[in-house]
This record gives sequence, C-alpha cells and structure tokens, in this order.
Amino acid sequence: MAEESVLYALADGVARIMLNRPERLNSFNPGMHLALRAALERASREARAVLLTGAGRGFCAGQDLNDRSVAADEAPPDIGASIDLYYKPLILQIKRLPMPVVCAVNGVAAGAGASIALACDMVLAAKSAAFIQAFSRIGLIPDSGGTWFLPRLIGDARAMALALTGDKLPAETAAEWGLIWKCVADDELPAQAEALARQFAAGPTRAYARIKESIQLAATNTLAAQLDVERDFMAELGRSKDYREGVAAFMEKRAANFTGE
Ligand code: T3D
Repeated sequence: MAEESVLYALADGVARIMLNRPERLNSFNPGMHLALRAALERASREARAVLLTGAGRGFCAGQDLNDRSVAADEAPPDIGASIDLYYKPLILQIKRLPMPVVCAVNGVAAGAGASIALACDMVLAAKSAAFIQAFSRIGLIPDSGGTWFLPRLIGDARAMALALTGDKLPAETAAEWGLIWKCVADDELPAQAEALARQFAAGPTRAYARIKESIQLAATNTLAAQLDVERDFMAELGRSKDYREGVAAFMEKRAANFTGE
C-alpha cells in the first residue's frame, strides 16, 4: 500500500501534521492536497493548535512538476484551475483555522511550499532550511499568497528581488528580515516547535483565534474600523470562561488553567 502523503497525530490538544512525500521534497500532487485539507479540517474539530512540518530533508517544494506535462504537442496545463481547486482553498483554510498554526520548516521551502509556510501563524525554521521563490525559474509568479505575504512581511524591495531572481534565502536571513519568527539549530527545531504548539494548545484558544483574525483584518482596515474590531472581539472575549480564569489566576498568583472556552 502507498505511504500516506500526509501524516496526522493528535496529542495534548496539538494536531501534528507532516507532509510526507520526502522523495519529491514533499511537493504537492492532488492526493497530498486532499490529504492536507482533510487533516486541517480534522484539526479544526479536535485540536487547539496545529504543528505543520515536512518529512525528510525538505519542507515542501511546491507543485509536483512531474504532474505538469509541457510536451509541445499537448495542451498546456490549466494552472488557474489548479490554483482555484487546490492552492487558494488551502491558504484560506490555514488563515481561517481558529487556532494558532505553527510551521516548523525543516528544510527547503520552495514555490508554493514557501507560501504555505508564510500562511502559517508562527514560522520556525532550521538553520539549514531556505526559502526559494522558485516560480520565476519556471516562468511563473509567486502564488498561494506569495505576492501578498512577501511585501507585507519584508517590504517591496526585498519581495521584488526574491520574486524576480528566485534566489535562495537562507533561514537565518529570513529571520533577520522578519519573514519568519525564528531560525534555530537543526537539532533544536522539533523540540522548539513542539513546545510552542503545546503552549498554544494549553492557552486561551478563543483569544488566539480572535488575535489571528484581528491581525488579518488590520491588513485592509482603517484605524477606526480596526478599533471597532478590537472592541467587538474584546466584548466577546470578556464573556469567556478563559478570561475569568486568566484574571482569577492573576489575582491568586497561580498559573491559569485555560480550557479554550
Ligand atoms: O502547477 C500548478 O498547479 C500551479 C501551482 C504552482 C505552485 C508552485 O509551487 S510552482 C513552483 C514549483 N516548484 C519548483 O519549481 C521547485 C522545484 N525544485 C527545485 O527547484 C529544487 O528541487 C529545490 C531548489 C527545491 C531543492 O533543490 P535540491 O538540489 O536540494 O534537491 P533536488 O535534487 O532538486 O530534489 C530532490 C528530488 O526531489 C529530485 O528527485 P530525484 O532526482 O532525486 O528523483 C527532484 O526532482 C525532486 N523534486 C524537487 N522539487 C520537485 C521535485 N519533483 C517534482 N516537483 C518538484 N517541485
């Protein structure tokens, strides 16, 4: 039987999702897309945090180019349809997941693989990892939100240069530039990413969901509109059990026991 292209394990509130086509650097075929979408859907029902990583020496090399016939006598692939069917829903699913998604970039993240990492809420990368906007190398543009994430995270000049050149950006530089949260020693990545995911799984889940949503809304809101968003979310969270627990724990000088309610 073929190995599963996405592995899923739930423990202590953390859904651990691993892209698992290491022989192709975890590049995407339709089966892996569907498996990842199903894993994220499952996490949305049973987890309080997600940890996404890749098997083997790479994180993800984007689209599996073996699935793209470019023979002169064949019709060109309908890449727009592939984006509508697979990549766009995947990015939106990550962004809309009402819990933190931690991404542990264990090796190269290229093409849509880089964009998928950037769609996650906190990105840690191994020192040996790198981010490659591989698209222009094959005559395409950054997709899966690449043209949206890059300028917002690192500014137009750096975004443009990475997209145009397709040059490899080492993880350490990615962290220095603010493209990702942190670059860590290779052998420390699993433990550090796990600790962060566990911390989130034991935290105020509803607040995390609203933090995630607020920061996304801020990308397009005016200040006045964003102040209204903050008021509404604060009003809602002020009625939550976790808020009561957080304040009580502070007053009693003890650790809070958040339940996500
Ligand atoms: O088409 C649509 O639906 C539109 C959506 C597009 C989204 C996109 O992601 S477009 C961009 C697609 N990705 C790429 O262009 C990246 C292609 N890969 C590379 O440039 C390099 O592999 C890397 C720079 C990522 C890593 O280089 P390196 O030297 O560390 O590894 P390698 O030897 O190139 O790759 C290892 C194996 O993985 C190799 O197979 P082999 O020779 O050992 O049998 C290689 O062919 C395979 N591999 C790597 N990336 C892909 C891949 N196979 C298929 N598709 C890939 N994307």
